[in-house]
Amino acid sequence: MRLPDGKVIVTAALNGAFVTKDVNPTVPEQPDEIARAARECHDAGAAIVHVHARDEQGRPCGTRAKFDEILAAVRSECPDVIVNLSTGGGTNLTLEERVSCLDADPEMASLNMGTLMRQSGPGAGEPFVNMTVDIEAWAAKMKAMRIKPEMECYSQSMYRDVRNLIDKELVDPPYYVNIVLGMKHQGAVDASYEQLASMAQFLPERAYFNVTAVAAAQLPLTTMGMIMGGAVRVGMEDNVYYRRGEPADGNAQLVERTVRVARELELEPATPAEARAILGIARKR
Ligand code: KMH
Ligand code: ZN
Repeated sequence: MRLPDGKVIVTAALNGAFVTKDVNPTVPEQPDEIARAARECHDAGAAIVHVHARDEQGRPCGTRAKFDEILAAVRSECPDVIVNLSTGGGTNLTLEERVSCLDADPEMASLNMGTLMRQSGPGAGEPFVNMTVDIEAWAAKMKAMRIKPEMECYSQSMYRDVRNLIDKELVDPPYYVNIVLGMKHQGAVDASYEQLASMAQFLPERAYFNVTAVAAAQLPLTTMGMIMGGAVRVGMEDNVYYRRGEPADGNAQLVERTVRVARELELEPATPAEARAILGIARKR
C-alpha cells in the first residue's frame, strides 16, 4: 500500500547492534547521545527513531533499566518523536533480553518475522532465531500494550509469519512491514532494485512498507522506495558513510539528505503526529 499522497515517513535508525565507535565515532551509544541524535534527526525531518540499547562499553544490551533510561532521555530532549525500540537486539542477547524493551512501553518496536542464517558478522553461520511461537507471543504482548509492531522482513519467506499474525489478528491494520535488503549479518536477500520490487510486489494487503538497505545501497534503494510510495529508513545502524570513503558526520546528515531527495520528488516528510495518524500509533505521553 502506498503512503498518502505527497508524504513520506522517515525513520532514523540511530545505532543498531553491529556498528561501533571504532568504525564511526559519531554512532550514539549512551542515552544522552541517543537523545541528542534523536532530536537532531527529528529536526531534520525524521518522524521515528529506531534504537538499540548499549551498555557502558558500547555492547548491545537488553536490560529494562537501560531502555527506561533511553526512553526518558529521548522524551525529555525530543518529546514529539516516535521511538521504535529494537527487539532484534544483538547476537550476544538472549530472547528474554531482546524483548525486555517492550516492558519500557515504547510507542513502536521491531518484530523480526522468522529465522534466517546469519551470513556474515559476529554470528556468521549461526541462525538469527525468531520462532513462530515466540513471534506470536511478542505480537500479542505488543497488541495488549498498544505498541505498534514494525515487522522486519529480510526475505519473502518471512511474509508467511506476517500472514500468520494477520490471520490470527495478532496485529492490527494498517500493517507496517520493514523490507530489509542487503543485511547479510541477519540473512537478508541482496540489496538490489529487483529484490525491492519483488518484495514490494508480494506484500500482504493493507500493509505500508518501509525500505531499509545497507551501506552504499541505502541512498539508491530508499530513493526507489520513496518513488514506490514507501516509507524509508536511513541512519547509522545500516550505513556509516555519507559517500564512498567519507564517514557520515552523524545520523542527521543522512536524514537531511533523504529529506532533500524527498522534496525533489515532491514528497514532504510526515511529522510524528502525521506518522501516528497514518500508521495507527497510539501517542503515549
Ligand atoms: N538490523 C536491521 C537491518 C531490529 O532491530 O529488530 C534490522 C533491524 C531489526 O533493525
Ligand atoms: Zn535495529
